[in-house]
Amino acid sequence: MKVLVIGGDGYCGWATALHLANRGHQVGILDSLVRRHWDNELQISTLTPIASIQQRIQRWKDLTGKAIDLFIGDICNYDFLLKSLLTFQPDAIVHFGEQRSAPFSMIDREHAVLTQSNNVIGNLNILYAIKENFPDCHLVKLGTMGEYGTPNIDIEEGYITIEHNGRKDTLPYPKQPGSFYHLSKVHDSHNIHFACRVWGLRATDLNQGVVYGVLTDETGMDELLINRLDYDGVYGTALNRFCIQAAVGHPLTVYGSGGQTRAFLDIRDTVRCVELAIEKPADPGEFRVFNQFTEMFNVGDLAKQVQKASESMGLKVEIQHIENPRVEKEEHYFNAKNTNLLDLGLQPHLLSDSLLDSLLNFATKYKHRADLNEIMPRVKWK
Ligand code: NAD
Ligand code: USQ
Repeated sequence: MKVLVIGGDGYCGWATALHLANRGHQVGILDSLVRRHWDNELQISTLTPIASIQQRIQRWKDLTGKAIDLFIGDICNYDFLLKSLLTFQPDAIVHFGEQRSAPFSMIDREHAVLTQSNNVIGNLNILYAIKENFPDCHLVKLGTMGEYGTPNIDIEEGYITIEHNGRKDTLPYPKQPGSFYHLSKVHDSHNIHFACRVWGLRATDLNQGVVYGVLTDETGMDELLINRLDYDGVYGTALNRFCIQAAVGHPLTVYGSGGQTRAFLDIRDTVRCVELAIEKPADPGEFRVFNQFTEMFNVGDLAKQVQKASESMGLKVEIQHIENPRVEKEEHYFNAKNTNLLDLGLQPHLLSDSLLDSLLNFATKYKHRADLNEIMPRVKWK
């Protein structure tokens, strides 16, 4: 299958592009490289040293003989997007190409507007390009579990059946996201759902949980293929941050009481889930939603797990509860369904097996690159 990975220079996109290429798909990467620009602007850097996208792709070709097409540009530029799609002729588009940090979107008005315009307009351009030129192309879009928020009932996969005043319907599950970034994903989901209903497009929304780890079969093949690993207060996510904090001897930064429960998955499962979704496409007119995660943890328990695993490596780790910079519930019910991907054959990696090989070993190897000033969170929700 010809698969275009939009955002293929990023954390999830790079690993996925290589995985799909390894599995025999013909892969193209489209990326504006804006994430590298935002890193420069914020003066932050990935813990792992990442090569340029051109070097990465060349190394992959040298090692495997498999070529990956490269399109550098912004999907908010419709002419560029269309030209790239007409050149590549995709059967499936995997769309990772968005501004994905909640704290970044909460810095100020400018960053909220940047996040929502980049994400919503880019996604809308893709929908129009598919409708006009590739109506059979399957869109696999990265959404987020954070679209649902933390309701006091079980979270279903995209839809919920409701009985109201004696009538019954299956409707989109209510959304209560926790940042302007998470809201942008809700807006995307609505736009995609509309395009499926009205134009008959086929799409899968992958409501992904927090991703952890840095190692996949492909990115582990060579130092030049190494993936990014963010640990700073804007782009670093909970578990990745905790492991790097453990490696550099910084207390683990649990926000507030630490009772916030989230859904998590290993990056090795991210790449497999995308593969499963493209290999069994949604039907024309279908807006399919999969909750893409494997386990649920609260952040306080995660910190304890990292502390225990670190001790087995001889690291002494402290846990610090710091004032929560976000406005979010710290003690709440959270129980989400995730059977759709398991039914398609996903065999999850478990955190208890991944902490050392996919995280703590890397964190220790590259700890000399960490800037300790970037660890504490600086962005507040109000
Ligand atoms: P990332 O920042 O590492 O990668 C995103 C990539 O998209 C970057 O290379 C960036 O340059 C590119 N990009 C952004 N806007 C673009 C545009 N307008 N045109 C072209 N390219 C553009 O992010 P990531 O962690 O790989 O996340 C990828 C996707 O997965 C995002 O949509 C994110 O919302 C979703 N997701 C991520 C996580 C996670 O824990 N990392 C969890 C759930 C969902
Ligand atoms: N948290 C801490 N300490 C930290 C960092 C985070 O306690 O040092 C807490 C946060 O307060 C929050 C939880 O951990 O309650 C998750 O925060 P996060 O930064 O790991 O994740 P989040 O902001 O939700 O965003 C990340 C990705 C985003 C993706 C989302 C999936 O950046 O792209 O959409 O995870 S989900 O959380 O399921 O919506």
